[in-house]
Amino acid sequence: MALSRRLFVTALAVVGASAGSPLLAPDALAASGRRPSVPVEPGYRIAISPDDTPDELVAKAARLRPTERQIAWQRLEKTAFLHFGVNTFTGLEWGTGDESPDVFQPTGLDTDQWARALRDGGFELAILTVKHHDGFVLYPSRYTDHGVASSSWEDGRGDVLRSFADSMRAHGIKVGVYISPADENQYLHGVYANGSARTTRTVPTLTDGDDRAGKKLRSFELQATDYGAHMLNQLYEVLTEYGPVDEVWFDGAQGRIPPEKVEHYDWDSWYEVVRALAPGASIAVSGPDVRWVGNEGGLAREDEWSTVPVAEVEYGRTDYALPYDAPDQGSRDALAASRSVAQYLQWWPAECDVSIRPGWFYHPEQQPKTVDELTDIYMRSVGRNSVLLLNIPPDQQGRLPAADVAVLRAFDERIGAELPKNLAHTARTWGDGQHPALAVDGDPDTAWIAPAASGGALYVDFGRPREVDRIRLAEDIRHGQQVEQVVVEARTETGWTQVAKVGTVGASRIVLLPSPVAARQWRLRVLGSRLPARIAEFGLYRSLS
Ligand code: FUL
Repeated sequence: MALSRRLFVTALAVVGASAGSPLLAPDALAASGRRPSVPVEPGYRIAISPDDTPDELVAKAARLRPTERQIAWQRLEKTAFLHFGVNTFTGLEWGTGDESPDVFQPTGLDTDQWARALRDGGFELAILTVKHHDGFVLYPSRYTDHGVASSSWEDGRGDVLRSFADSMRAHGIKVGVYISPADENQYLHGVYANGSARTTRTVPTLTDGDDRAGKKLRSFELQATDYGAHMLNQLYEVLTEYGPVDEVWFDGAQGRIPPEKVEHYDWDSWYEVVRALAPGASIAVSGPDVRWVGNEGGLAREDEWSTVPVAEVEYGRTDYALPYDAPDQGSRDALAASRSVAQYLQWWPAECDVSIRPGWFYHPEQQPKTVDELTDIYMRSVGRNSVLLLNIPPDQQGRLPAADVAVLRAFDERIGAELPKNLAHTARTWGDGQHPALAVDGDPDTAWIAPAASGGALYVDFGRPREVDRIRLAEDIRHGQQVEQVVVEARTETGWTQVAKVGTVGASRIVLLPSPVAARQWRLRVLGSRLPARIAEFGLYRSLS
């Protein structure tokens, strides 16, 4: 994501106050001589203060909980991206906004073929570039001439979004939309970055001859610039005419406009319309629900936190308190370092976007990544508490290239072979704390609960030695992200031997052992956690690959 002209926050604010029990033990407070700390209810966002001690910050981070929407999103694990538009035909990655709509000429658009390929590749949600930075829209919009309705393709009657949404749903895949805030075409029309004031706008704004005139419409009165209103009207069309949408993707780029020009995006109004019209949709990545991981290589940090310090910037946009690509977004040190610039701690999980090919759009001379490369990306994204967003660009025919389709299917099979079945599922379990068996029952909503913070051991006995070369751990994130360090040990002839040591776990942590380890008994020990760990999966696997 191009983050040029990102707004960095320089100052702080806000202490939240609500009823509840104190965060710190009274003794600790007395010793510190400070005011009683702010009682904090669990929530998806918690206000912090520059006065918070490092321990108070950690206690607040431990109380962050994902929303239902965020939980549903996280469980998708891997999602698909489809970059398709005028760039597919011009060979550009960023269009100019003045390309002729006639360049858009797919010779055999087949969105069912996309859907089959994605379903066979194991995807449950796909996001289409309904509008990229050039402003060309893939559906017939009432608000622009730069789109399929102005193209000679299908005599202007084509609607890629309709076809995409229908095909995805018919194949059990959820629909997501990428609607670029940057819009070169609207810039050329004097709308984007025209310096207009934020005033109250009625959305939808009916156009001359609008087919919706006289109908009972849900309407909104919102603050927006001229361009902000244009975005609102397009969001309204997309979110009311194409069925349920499960992810709305906004990037943060401003496009290639002169440096003295800037469009201050009306995030608050855009979010309000998305929440009202698509209540199930996660808003990524310039959005409150999902955070861009900070690179376009699909790679998460080894220790990736979903509980991170944030600042709320212009018009309600959630922004990083620390640099977006900081190597550490959520450890104790990171929380302390962010204190002077963060306003809140927030459940803001990472999404790792990457293209299967070098470009986001299709270019005939480029080749897809190999299954090995994608598997490595999977292990370093899904295996590190993140969701993978993999782009597969349709070609000039309007089909996913055969080579990419083959790789997608092989990639899905490969992941199945990497993690074929949890050997611990049928093993005997015991441990301290509560419900050891629930860490191996395969249900992400049940968990072993460690007896105390930074403690607890969970044992597995296979009844005979078995080889393990992959470990998958998961926290029950409905109760937040708590684990800071765990070890996995195997009982060998010389006693308990450490096999793996990791920091964060979160929704999913996958460890690849350099070579298989054979042992009958295995255990997980929690060395560091903010609250007692709740482990939904203690997975021990022998890969088939
Ligand atoms: C970025 C865009 O500038 C790229 O073209 C691409 O769409 C990527 C996913 O997001 O911000």
